[in-house]
Parts: sequence; structure tokens; C-alpha cells
Amino acid sequence: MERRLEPILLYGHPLGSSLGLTVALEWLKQPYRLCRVAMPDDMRTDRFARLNHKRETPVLLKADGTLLSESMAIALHLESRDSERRISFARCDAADRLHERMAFLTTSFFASFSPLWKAFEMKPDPPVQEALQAYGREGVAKRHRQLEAMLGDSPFMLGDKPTLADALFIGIARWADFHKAVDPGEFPRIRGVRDRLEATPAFVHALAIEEGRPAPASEHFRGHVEIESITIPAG
Ligand SMILES: N[C@@H](CCC(=O)N[C@@H](CS)C(=O)NCC(=O)O)C(=O)O
Repeated sequence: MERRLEPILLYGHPLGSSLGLTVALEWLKQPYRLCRVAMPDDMRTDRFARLNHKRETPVLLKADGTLLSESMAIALHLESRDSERRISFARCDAADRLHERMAFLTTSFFASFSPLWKAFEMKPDPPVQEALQAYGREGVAKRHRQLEAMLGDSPFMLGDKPTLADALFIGIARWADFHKAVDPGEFPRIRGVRDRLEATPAFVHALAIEEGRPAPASEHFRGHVEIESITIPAG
């Protein structure tokens, strides 16, 4: 199998949750490449199905040339490379708390937006769309209330430094604005964490890349790879 120098994150745009993992790669301070995937068109190809048969982003082509899908699994892979504990914790109790928060964000919090995406993407059918929107807003508000209650007074999700939980959060949180799902004023702790994260150079960099704008310089980002030039591992 081909050996690579750095992993490649296949990220979806526009508004992909993958943005959080680009932010995590920046915070990890290890070299990485990116591959841009237009959603949904690029995911409809046979080639993409060989990269992820679920036809979803994110996907990570790891440094050993093997593939990994699912945000939680990719985040845990980054944790396994985080020997300097930049975005994770060594102590077992802190790591447990981090994993609990990551799991909430990648399941309950992520999924609460699904009805809103369905209503947005479906063929026009106003009564069904309105029902989906009402159900979606209720779910998003419920998960926001739960997250607001989990957050203490610390500046980030779990203390004084951003971690993998913050990275996963910031890729998804902006969907609330896009769908006008909640009143941000109702959730001051969430708003505060978002404001701090969105001011970080890693987020500014990742957002510029996602939006196809010139990104501020990064020591760790080694450029884009075209999807056609990726060597797909056998099996
Ligand atoms: N469980 C997956 C969900 C991934 C997912 O749904 N990704 C979205 C983009 S944020 C996607 O690829 N959607 C395309 C589709 O569902 O057709 C994960 O956590 O990575």
C-alpha cells in the first residue's frame, strides 16, 4: 500500500460539518491536505462511492493509505495522533467527558437538523415542508437547551482550551443560523463559545477554504488534492 506523508481530509461544501475537522487539523499542528467535495454532485459518482459507500463527507484518507468515514471515528483518529494533547486530554476522566460531549454533538445535536435539511432539499411540497420545519426547530431547540445546560462558565466546551468537541461543534453550530432555527439570544453560553471559536485563526482559515476564498497562510495545510488523483485503497 502507498505510504503518504500526510492525511487527506475530503470535506463537503457548502456548509459541511467537515469544516470542524479542518479546524481540528489546524489545531493539531501536523501537516495535512484537503480534497474538496461538492455536495451533492461529487458524491453521486462511482468514484466517490469507492471512497465512502454511504456517499457522505467527511472522509479521511489516513497517512497509511486507508480510509475512514464518520466524524466521530475521524476525530478519535486525530486524538490518537495528538501525543502533545493539543485538542484532547490524557487523564482518563477528562477524556471520558470529552468523548461524551463529542458523541452528543455527532449524534443528537447533528441529527436534530435532519428534518430542516430534508425540508430544504426536497421537491416543493409546502405542507410537508412546514411540518418538517416545525419538527426540526423543536428538535434543534431541545438540543440547544441541553447543550446550554452542559456548558459551564469556561470559554470553550470543556475548559480553557478548544478541543475536538469544539471542532465538531463549530462545523455544525452554524446550521442554526442557516435554518433560522433558534434565537441565538436564548443561548448565551453557546453564543459565547461560538464567538470565541469563530475568532480563531483555524476557523477563519477553514471557512475561507470552504467558501473558496483565498485563505490566510497556514504552516500545516499542504494544499488541495483533486478527487480524481486520490489512490483508492483496494478492498
Ligand atoms: N454520521 C456521519 C454523517 C455525515 C453526513 O451526513 N454528512 C453530510 C454532510 S455534513 C453529507 O455528506 N450529506 C450528504 C447526503 O446525506 O447526501 C458523520 O458523522 O460523519
